[in-house]
Amino acid sequence: MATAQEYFEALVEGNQDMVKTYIGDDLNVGTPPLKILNTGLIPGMEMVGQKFRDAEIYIPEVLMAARAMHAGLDLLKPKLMETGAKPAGKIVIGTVKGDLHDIGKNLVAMMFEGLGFQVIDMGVDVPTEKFEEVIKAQKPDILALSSLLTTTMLEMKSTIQFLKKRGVLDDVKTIVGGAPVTQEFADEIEADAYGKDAVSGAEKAKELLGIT
Ligand code: B1M
Repeated sequence: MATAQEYFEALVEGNQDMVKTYIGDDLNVGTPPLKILNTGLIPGMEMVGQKFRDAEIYIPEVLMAARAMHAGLDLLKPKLMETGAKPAGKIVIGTVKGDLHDIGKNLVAMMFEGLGFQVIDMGVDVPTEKFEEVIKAQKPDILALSSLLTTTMLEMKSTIQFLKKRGVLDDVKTIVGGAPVTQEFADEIEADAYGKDAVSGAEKAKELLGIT
């Protein structure tokens, strides 16, 4: 089986073909898909995250790695489903109403998927009522909100307040992030967690659900 280091090297180069080749070869020799995910792809992506935190690589590399990881996940997902592997949890993510920025949000969503979460991406400019509708229907473990504008940060606050008042978040944890968002702001609006970047956001999601 390809090692986590080999997966990391393919991911950090954004080498989708190499990631797919590793997965294909691993599957061909009978490696269980969950093992490929947990001991290859995910640790490889965590190494990418570590390099990003250490400022050894930057957003373009993380984006390329995330895309390569996505390509790998697309190959692995049907096999995982066949084995009945359970996702780590379900996350509904969206950029709040009035905000059209989605590059960071997409990156966070990809990291969530890379760490084994099922992600329902609601896109951008999502009104509170739409979040309510989808949360009620999908019963996620986590609601993840992104905002890139100082004005739409306030929309985050009203979204969380509204959903809490309606009892929609009784069994749902919240995580917020985006360039203008801070830990202090997350505390102020009573979000359960704050993600500074895609990597720490995904790690916070794991912590929220008690996954080590
Ligand atoms: Co806009 N824009 N933009 N923009 N834009 C910013 C954000 C801005 C800082 C530029 C500036 O003035 N210097 C500024 C905001 C100022 C402010 O409010 N403080 C700004 C503005 C003003 C605007 C418009 C109002 C401009 C106008 O029309 N006059 C307008 C608003 C439109 C709207 O949303 N209603 C606008 C429009 C746009 C484009 C459409 C042109 C485009 C968006 C394209 C797209 O997303 N599809 C755009 C872009 C690209 C930017 C900049 C240049 C880049 C944003 C980006 O993608 N960064 C940005 C300036 C900048 O940041 N340098 C800017 C890369 C991305 C990977 O980072 O999104 O921060 P980021 O995500 C990070 C973290 O924040 C975090 O993880 C990610 C990865 O590490 N993160 C989370 C994000 N969400 C998270 C959620 C989490 C956890 C972590 O948990 C749930």
